[in-house]
Amino acid sequence: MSEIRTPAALEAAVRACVEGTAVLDIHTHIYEEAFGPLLLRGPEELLIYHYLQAETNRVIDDLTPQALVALPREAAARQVWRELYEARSPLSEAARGVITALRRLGVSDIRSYEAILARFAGLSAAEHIDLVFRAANVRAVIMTNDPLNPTEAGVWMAGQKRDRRFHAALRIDPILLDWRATCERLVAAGYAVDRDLTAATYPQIARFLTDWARRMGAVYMAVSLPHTFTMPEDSPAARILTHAVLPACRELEIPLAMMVGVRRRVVPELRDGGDGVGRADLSAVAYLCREYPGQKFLLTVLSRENQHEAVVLARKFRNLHLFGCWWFTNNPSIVEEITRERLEMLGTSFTPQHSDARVLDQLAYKWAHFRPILVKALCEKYGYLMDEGWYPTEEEIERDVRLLLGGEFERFVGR
Ligand code: FIX
Ligand code: ZN
Repeated sequence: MSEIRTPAALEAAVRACVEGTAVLDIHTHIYEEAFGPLLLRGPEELLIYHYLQAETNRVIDDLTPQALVALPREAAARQVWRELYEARSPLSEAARGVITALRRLGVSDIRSYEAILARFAGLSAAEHIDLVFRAANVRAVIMTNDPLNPTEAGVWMAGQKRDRRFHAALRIDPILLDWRATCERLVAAGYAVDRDLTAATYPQIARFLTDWARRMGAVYMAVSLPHTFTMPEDSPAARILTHAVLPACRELEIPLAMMVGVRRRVVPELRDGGDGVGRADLSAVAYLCREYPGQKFLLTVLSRENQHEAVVLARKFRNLHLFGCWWFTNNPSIVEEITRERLEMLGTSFTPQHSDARVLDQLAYKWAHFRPILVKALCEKYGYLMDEGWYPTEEEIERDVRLLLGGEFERFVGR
């Protein structure tokens, strides 16, 4: 239990600890091997990530956005490489991320497209997963699971899920946000629900959710919400949330994750790359935390302008756990700001980052880019303590970092 007394020793200890602690990644869109084609992996998938499609769309004029996103994978990946890596330097966070991922996964000639493809040729899914988890130092991930996706449902129904590093989260966006279109699909699955949300429909929706959450062993239920999300109000979403989703979460004793602030399909032709951001009114979150003190909520917000308010809310409610720098906030300058802000008001009682990886290989860059930011923020905070004669030990730093990289989340959800 030796105390750390100098800035240099502090830097070395914090860096070793942050690099050496295996992370629990609490929100991703990747899948384990059993889900077959749903597991996206490899350099072409990295290049056609919707972040990079949006950036490519800005610098071309020979293809419409529709034509760009409709290109077959190989042509689309080459197009992105040409435009963002050959015609200009990959300075953006997403473009840089591909370089980091490829290098961390063993590509030596990073300027050669053929060498990049060759590095991954013949790698089995199992080998690829092991390689990426090792390179990213990730111990487990939480997936985003949609029971209304037939490919996915088939895997769950057949009991094929095996890999203990992959946990489930039950995603409920279509039920909550597009009930009229989703209703028929629940009917087809054998649930006696009604498009007009009759009183008898709510317990049936709740049964659908509890059946699927149990089948998946879901750690939480999740929804991404528009910036216009309001509670309380008399809308289908608010009624389904109140009368079906929250009762189901209560029965299962699992949190509801709310990802607030997306403005879907600002440019619909770009599909996922065409989504945007809006400033939300977080009094809806405050209302839920206050009215449902026995219910746990996870929260991440998309707008930079909502971050401070979200931290203040998390200070008030012990049933609210703040996580991640989501999507448009996952840029080093903003991550640093948000992480320092959260440490300053929440100590270690939050989860500073998730990867949101859609492609397996992205785990390698998202965590490689985050770790140095966490090191810097922690050194600043421990440094302030050292200035006043409070010297941390390595064991204390390890404990704190474990909390931040998954431990506090596990405590919060009770796993
Ligand atoms: O809703 C979500 O979970 C978002 O993270 C995604 O839909 C989004 O497209 C994304 O990939 C952000 O990183
Ligand atoms: Zn996501």
